[in-house]
Amino acid sequence: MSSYPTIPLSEYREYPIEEMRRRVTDFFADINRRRTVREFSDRPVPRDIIETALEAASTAPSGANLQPWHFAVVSGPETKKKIREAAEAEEREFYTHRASEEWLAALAPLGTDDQKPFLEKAPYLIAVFLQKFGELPDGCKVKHYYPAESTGLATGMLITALHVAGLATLTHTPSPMKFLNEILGRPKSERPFLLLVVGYPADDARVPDIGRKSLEEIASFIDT
Ligand code: IYR
Repeated sequence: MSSYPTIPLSEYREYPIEEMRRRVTDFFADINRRRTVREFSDRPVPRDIIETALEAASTAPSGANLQPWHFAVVSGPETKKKIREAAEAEEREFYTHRASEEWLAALAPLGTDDQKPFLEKAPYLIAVFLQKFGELPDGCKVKHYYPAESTGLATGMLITALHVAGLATLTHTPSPMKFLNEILGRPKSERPFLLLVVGYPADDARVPDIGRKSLEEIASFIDT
């Protein structure tokens, strides 16, 4: 069994406690401004910003470091139109037949429906795919481990990087979204994970007046 050569952990930085406190507090204040946006501007965004955010996302930890993700970045109007049409068809089914009463009731405060104009308006759609298997250059398959956890982590880091850059995102999950494989030419071994809509918010964008759970609600501390 071979193993990787190792290198010193030279990039790690420790901060004095006060600086640590300030850094994490500042980060919380910044990320706490992130809101999911459904109304986008069509103002263009330079592609290199998206590329750097993707490189940040791909630093996420992954099972056995196999990095089981693929990001298909769509900026062309024809492809966006195809995606919108396919997504709206699925969403129509969802809102009229597939969703349970309970699910529709949970969504009601968000005011979502089957119309998805942002899929054509926003400058970028990033389709995130989860790879259950990787493929070696010789065509052999390599099993991936924890692909859903890994892809979720990378997607969270992507959303964070885009927010840090000053962009808004919408995590959109038309269900089912197999149509993305066909439109984007991705292999069957890849499962569409979600569709991230990226751009500037519309000038008059509004968001639901909802909050976040408190620390007491989300965490427990066991000191014994
Ligand atoms: N995919 C649908 C429904 C939807 C589901 C959840 I869970 C949301 O948080 C929001 C919407 C849609 O995008 O409208």
